[in-house]
Amino acid sequence: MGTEAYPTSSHWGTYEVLVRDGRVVDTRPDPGDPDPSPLIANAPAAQHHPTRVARPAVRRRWLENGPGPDPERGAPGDAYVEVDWDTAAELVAGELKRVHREHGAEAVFGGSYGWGSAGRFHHSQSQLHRFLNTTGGYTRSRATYSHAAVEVLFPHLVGEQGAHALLERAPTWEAIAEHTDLIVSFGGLRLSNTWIASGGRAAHTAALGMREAAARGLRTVSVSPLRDDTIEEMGAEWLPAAPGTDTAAMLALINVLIEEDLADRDFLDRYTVGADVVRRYATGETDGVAKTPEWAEPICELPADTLRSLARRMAAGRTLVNVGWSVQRTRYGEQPLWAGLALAACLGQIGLPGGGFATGYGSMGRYGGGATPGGLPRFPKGANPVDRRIPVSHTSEMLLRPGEEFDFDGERLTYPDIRLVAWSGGNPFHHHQDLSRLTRAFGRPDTVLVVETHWTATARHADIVLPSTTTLEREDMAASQGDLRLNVMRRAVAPYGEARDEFDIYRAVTARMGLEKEFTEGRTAEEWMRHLYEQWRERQRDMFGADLPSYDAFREAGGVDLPGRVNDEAMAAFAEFREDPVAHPLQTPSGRIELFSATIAGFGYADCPGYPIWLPGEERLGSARSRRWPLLLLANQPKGRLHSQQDMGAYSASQKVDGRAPVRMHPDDAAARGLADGDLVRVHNDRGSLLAGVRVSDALRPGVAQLSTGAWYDPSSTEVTCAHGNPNVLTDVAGTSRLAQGCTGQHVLVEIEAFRGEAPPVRAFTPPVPVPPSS
Ligand SMILES: Nc1nc2c(c(=O)[nH]1)N[C@H]1C(S)=C(S)[C@@H](COP(=O)(O)OP(=O)(O)OC[C@H]3O[C@@H](n4cnc5c(=O)[nH]c(N)nc54)[C@H](O)[C@@H]3O)O[C@H]1N2
Ligand SMILES: Nc1nc2c(c(=O)[nH]1)N[C@H]1C(S)=C(S)[C@@H](COP(=O)(O)OP(=O)(O)OC[C@H]3O[C@@H](n4cnc5c(=O)[nH]c(N)nc54)[C@H](O)[C@@H]3O)O[C@H]1N2
Ligand SMILES: [Mo]
Repeated sequence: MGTEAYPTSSHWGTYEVLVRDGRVVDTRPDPGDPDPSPLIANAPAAQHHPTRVARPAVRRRWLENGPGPDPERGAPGDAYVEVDWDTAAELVAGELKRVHREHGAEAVFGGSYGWGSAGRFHHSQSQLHRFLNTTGGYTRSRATYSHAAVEVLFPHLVGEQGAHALLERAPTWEAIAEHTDLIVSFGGLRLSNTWIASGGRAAHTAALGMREAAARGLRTVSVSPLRDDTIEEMGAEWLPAAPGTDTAAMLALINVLIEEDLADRDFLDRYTVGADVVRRYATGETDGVAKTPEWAEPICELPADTLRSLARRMAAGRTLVNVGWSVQRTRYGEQPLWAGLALAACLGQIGLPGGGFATGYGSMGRYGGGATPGGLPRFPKGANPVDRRIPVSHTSEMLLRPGEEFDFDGERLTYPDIRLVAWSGGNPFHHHQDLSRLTRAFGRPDTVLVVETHWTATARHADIVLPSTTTLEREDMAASQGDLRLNVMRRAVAPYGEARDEFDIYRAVTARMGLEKEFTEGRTAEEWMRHLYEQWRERQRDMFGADLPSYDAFREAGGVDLPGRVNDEAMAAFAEFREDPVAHPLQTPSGRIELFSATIAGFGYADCPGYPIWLPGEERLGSARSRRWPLLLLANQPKGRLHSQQDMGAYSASQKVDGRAPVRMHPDDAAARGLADGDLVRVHNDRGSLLAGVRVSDALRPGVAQLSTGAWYDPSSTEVTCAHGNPNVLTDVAGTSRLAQGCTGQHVLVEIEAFRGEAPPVRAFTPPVPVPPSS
C-alpha cells in the first residue's frame, strides 16, 4: 500500500497527515489555509512516541496500600503495574463510589483544566465533566489560566455581554486596515501565538491581516520586552517597557490627555462613571503624586517624551488600545486591563469601528479573524449537582489547605477537602506554578486519576492512568470561533496499544455503576456526532435560514461552510451602546462603563480597589526581591508547540539547545555572567532550579530573559528541580489579586549562571517501564 492522506484538525490548524503502513510519516498543510503553522510538523513523532500510554496502568504503591495520601506520589522511579480494561474500570468505579460514600461528591476535584485536543465530540473536558456529572458531580474550577482577570474583572466594568463581546467579537484585521490609524499594543502582537486557536483553526489569517493593514497605513506601537513580538513588515515602533509596569505607562498617557485637554469629556460624561475618580488619581489630587510621564519614566524605563508624544498621537486619529493577555498573567494583572479601558475611554473611541479597547490581538489566532455567531455543535455536559468551585490557579492551594477560607470576586470561599483528583486533557505539571509545591499538593488526596495520551509529568503523578486515543485515531469534526468552515476529522491510524476513546472509557465505568444509559443516552459515538450535527444544522436554519447538507453529505464532502459569519457588526463591540446608551445600556450597575466600580470598591480589596491604580509587584525589576534575583524571566508561550503538547515533535525539538529548553538573554546580561550562545546554564531562585541552553539575542530588553513554557517537566535529577527547562519550577502561586485570583506565571525573578560539571540527562521522554505486581 502507498501513502494515504487524512484530513485532521488541531488547535494549531487544519491539515492532513500522511499515513504509510499504519504510521503517520508526514504532514501536509490544508490547501484552504493561506498561511499554515509550522507546528503541524510535530505530529508524526508525537503520534508514535514511546511515551504514548499503551495500557491502563496503576501505581504499585496504590495497588498495594490502597487509596490514601502518599507523599511519594510522583517520585522519580515510581513503579506502575499494567492492568486490563475491566480491572481499570472496576478500580475507577469502586474508588468513585467509595469517595462519594465516605466524603460526598464535592471531594472529587474535576476542574481538569487544559487544552486537550480539537474535535467537537471527543473533547476531554466535556467527556470527563459529563461523566462526573452523571455520577454525582464534582468540585470545579472557574475561569482560565489564559485570561482570568479579563473574565472576572470585565463583567464588573462593561457587563457580562460587554465582556463576552470583547472576548468573542473582536474587529477583523480587515476592519482595522480600513479604519484604524494607530494600534498601541501592550504585550506585542506575537505572531507565533496566532497560530493557535482553540478548536482548530482552518485558516490562518493574522499575518496576512497585519501585513495588509500595515501596507494600508496602520501604524503600530508595541509595548513589550521583546522586539520580535511584532512581525517586521508591520514596521512597529518598539517601546521596551520594564515588564509589569504597563499600568504606570497607561496612567501617564491618561495624565497627558487630561492635562493637555485631549481627553474626550463628552464621551466620559455620557458613557462612563468614575472618570473623575480616575482624573483625580492621574493628576495627583488623590495622593499628591501626579502620574506624569516624568513620574512613569523611572518605573517603566521609557523616556517621558516618548510617552507624551504617544499620548498626543493617540488622540490625533483612530486608535485601538490592545492589552495582550500576558500583561494580566502577572501580579495585579487586573490593573493594566482597567487602566487600558480607562485610556481608551479618555480617547472617546469605544464603539467606533477600528477604535477603542481590545484584548487578545496577538494572543490567539481568532482575534481579528471574525466571529461565528451561530455557534458550533456542542456535546452536552449535563448539570453539576455540586456547587463548589475554586479559581483555576488555586489547585495546589486547594489540596494543601482544605477548610481554609480565601477571597474570590467578592465572595469568601472555603477550600474543599479533596479525596479524588480526576484529570483529562490537561497537564498541571506543565501549566501550574511552583511545581515542587504542586508535587506536595498531589501527595494529599487519596487517589489521582489521569486520562492521557502520553506519559506526561501529570500522568506520572497519578495512581490510575488510562490511555486515551489521539485525534488521529478517531472520527470527529472541528472548527474554531470565527472560522469559515466546520471540518471533518478522519481516523488516520489504529489506536496505539490498547488506547480507547474517552467516551468508551467513561461508558465502561458508568456501566459498572448502573449509569451507562444516563451517560450515553443510548447513543454510540457515531450516533452522538450525527445528533450534535443535526441539532446544530437545525439551529443554523432557524437563525439564518441556511439549508446545510445532512450529516452524511457533510462527512462525504469533508466539511461545511459556516453560515452567518459576521465581520461588520463585530467591528465595534459597543456600537449600539454608543449610539444610544439609554436604549442599550451595558449590564453594569450604572448601565455605563465603570471606570470606578462601587461593587469592586465595596469588596475592600487593597490589591484591587475600585479604580485602576499603580501597584508595583514583587516579581519585577527594581523590587526589593530583585536585589537577590536580578533577572526578570518571561515565561511566555512557546513558539515551537502548544504548551507542553508534542514537545518531542520535530519543530519543537528544532528549537532546543542540546535537547533542553532555550533561554534567551540580552548580550549584556550574558556577558556580565561570562555566558555565550549555546552554553548550558542553571536558572534558579528560592523556589527551584532548572537547566537550559543560552540563546543570546538583542531582541530582548536588558534585564529580561525569556524561557517559554512547555518543556516537559523532568524532576529526575538530584542537582536541579527540572533537568529539561520547565520555567514553572520557578514561578509563584500567588493570584493576580483577591478579585480574579488569576495565574501570575508570566513573570518571575531569577539568577542565571553557567552549569559546570556533568549535566544530568533529560529523562522526561523516557516513560516508566511497567513492573509486575509484587504478588
Ligand atoms: N509560567 C507560566 N505558566 C503558564 C502560562 C504562562 O504564561 N506562564 N500560561 C498558562 C496558560 S494561558 C495555559 S492555557 C496553560 C496550558 O496548560 P495545559 O492546557 O494544561 O497544557 P497542554 O500542554 O495543552 O495540556 C494538554 C494535555 O492534554 C493531553 N491531550 C491531548 N489530546 C488528548 C486527548 O485526546 N485525550 C486526553 N485525555 N488528553 C489529551 C496532552 O497530552 C497534554 O498533556 O498553561 C498556563 N501556564
Ligand atoms: N505557539 C503557541 N501559541 C499559543 C500558545 C502556545 O502554547 N504556543 N498558547 C495559547 C494560549 S492558551 C494563550 S492563553 C495565548 C496567550 O497569549 P499571550 O498571553 O499574549 O502570550 P505570551 O506569549 O505569554 O505573551 C506575549 C508577549 O507579551 C510580552 N510581555 C510579557 N510580559 C509583559 C508585560 O508585563 N508587559 C508587556 N507590555 N508585555 C509583556 C512578552 O514579550 C510575550 O512575548 O497564546 C496562545 N497561543
Ligand atoms: Mo491559555
